[in-house]
Amino acid sequence: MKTTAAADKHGLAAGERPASADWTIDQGWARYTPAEHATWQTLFERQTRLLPGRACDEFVQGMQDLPIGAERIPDFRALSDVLLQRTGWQVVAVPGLVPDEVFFEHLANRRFPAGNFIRRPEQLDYLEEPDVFHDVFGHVPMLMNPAIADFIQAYGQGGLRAQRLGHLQHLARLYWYTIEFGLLQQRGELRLYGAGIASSYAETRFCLDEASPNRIGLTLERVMRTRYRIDDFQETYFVVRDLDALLEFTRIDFAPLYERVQQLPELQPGDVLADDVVFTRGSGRYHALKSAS
Ligand code: HBI
Ligand code: FE
Repeated sequence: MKTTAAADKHGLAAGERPASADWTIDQGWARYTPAEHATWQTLFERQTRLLPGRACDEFVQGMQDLPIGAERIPDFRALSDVLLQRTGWQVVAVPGLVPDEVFFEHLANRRFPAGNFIRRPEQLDYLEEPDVFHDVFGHVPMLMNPAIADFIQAYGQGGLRAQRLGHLQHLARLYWYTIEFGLLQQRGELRLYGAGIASSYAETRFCLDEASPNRIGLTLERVMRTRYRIDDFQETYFVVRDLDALLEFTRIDFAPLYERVQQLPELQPGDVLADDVVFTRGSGRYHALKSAS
């Protein structure tokens, strides 16, 4: 079947070119169908029941202060009005994954590219491309936090530099294990702040409630060495003291670190080292069962 660009659809058809060099498009808010708003509502309500006691205070506060509710997919302009005032960020619409340089350029300028489409009802629990639920529900509340706001901008700036230095995979691991799948300590407990977790019902429970995964103190060198899974729950989650620990990373020159990491063996997702600060040594059961079957 031939796919054509249709004005009533969200996202780009395969192989279709973006209309603008920075890949931004109109969110097309008025074109969301009742069924798409209903998918948002299902995801929103399920996640909102699960997050108290699991998401960090900063996430909960950010969500509360933003025009994000159960009934409708949020309008990016209304989100940007609030974000601009709080941390100088904006949300811009893109059709899905954009090339790395384009992504970094947006972040370096405090624009968060968010997918404008929403997953289909049969994909409620898993999809590969970041959709509006992952990007808005998962990422945008954290952009209300000044430390995260600066950290993600620095990631955009650092991404362009890491590309030039040939070390993008090392920097991308830091983003993955913090912004997407990070845990932090709060009042003697572990809480989530990563968007990949916050936007996933199953992973929210897995990362905090299950005996299977490792939970290990995060250091830059440790995460830069560690491969990650993109197709399943993480085998290891890395824990920071608080969000200001991320802000401290923005003051470090990563170039010498990249050189050091390059000389060290790469680590597998489930590895635990003798000098790790281990919060939980996971049973590894979940992934062991999967690879056995
Ligand atoms: N594009 N829309 C979008 N969202 C992302 O999270 C994203 C992207 N392009 C590249 C990318 N992430 C990552 O591969 C980089 O962080 C390395
Ligand atoms: Fe994401």
